[in-house]
Amino acid sequence: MDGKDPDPGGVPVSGLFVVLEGGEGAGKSTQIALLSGWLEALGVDHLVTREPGGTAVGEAIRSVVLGRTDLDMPPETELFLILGARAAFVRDVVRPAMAAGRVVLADRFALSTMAYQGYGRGLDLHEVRKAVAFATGGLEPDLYVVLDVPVEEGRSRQSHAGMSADRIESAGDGFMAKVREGYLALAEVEPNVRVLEARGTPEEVHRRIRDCLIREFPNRFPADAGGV
Ligand code: T5A
Repeated sequence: MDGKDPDPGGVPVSGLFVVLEGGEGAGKSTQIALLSGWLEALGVDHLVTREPGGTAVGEAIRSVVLGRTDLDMPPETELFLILGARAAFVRDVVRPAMAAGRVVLADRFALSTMAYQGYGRGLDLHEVRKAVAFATGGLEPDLYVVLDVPVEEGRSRQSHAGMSADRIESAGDGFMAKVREGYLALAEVEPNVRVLEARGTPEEVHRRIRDCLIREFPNRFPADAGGV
């Protein structure tokens, strides 16, 4: 696996698409910043982005789907809003960056939809998968790294930082436990998903992610890149 599969549109893909995933407070944003610094030091051209968001329309959708805690939203509405943002994200952010040979580092992508709207909200997984594929045109990341922390630890990190729960996280700890179980179940069946222990210091977790990338993409990141 090294990001060389042609996409279904027939355009050869030469970039690398890496996604960090996990429940709330798993440390995705922290780790993406550390990874970006590492890639910078290696001189690797890369792009940092997030979902839902990454485009003007995606950020507008994000403000509704996460920000409007006052709205009573059916899970199907939540799903299609997120997928609406994703279609723009794939067309306007991921595909151009991949075509330019860049590394795309994304904070969440389709695995979040399977974990949150599928396992968390209880929507039919097969239907969610089909809808996701329609929105993405079948584009899959080269690698998902799931940062795994117990729900209580993620929640405690967030509250220490004074961060409030968004509309989806407000569903509570039972919901977040289903999301975590979902990630772990998906990792059992999806070939491009790796789960990493996300407890420990940010530097320790960063080292685990670097080692994982070096292992998975030896042509991109030579073994001595870990020491940079
Ligand atoms: N969503 C998204 C769906 O439901 N379906 C979808 O398809 C998609 C794409 C997105 C929301 O949208 C939902 C899921 C989410 O509800 P988000 O912007 O990704 O939200 O926000 P969160 O996941 O809520 O992001 P958080 O900020 O909570 O988590 P992060 O980014 O994982 O964590 P981070 O790095 O901000 O760290 C949180 C705090 O912990 C500290 C940090 O300093 C910070 O204070 N921290 C650590 N503390 C101790 N040890 C460590 N190793 C630490 N690492 C970080």
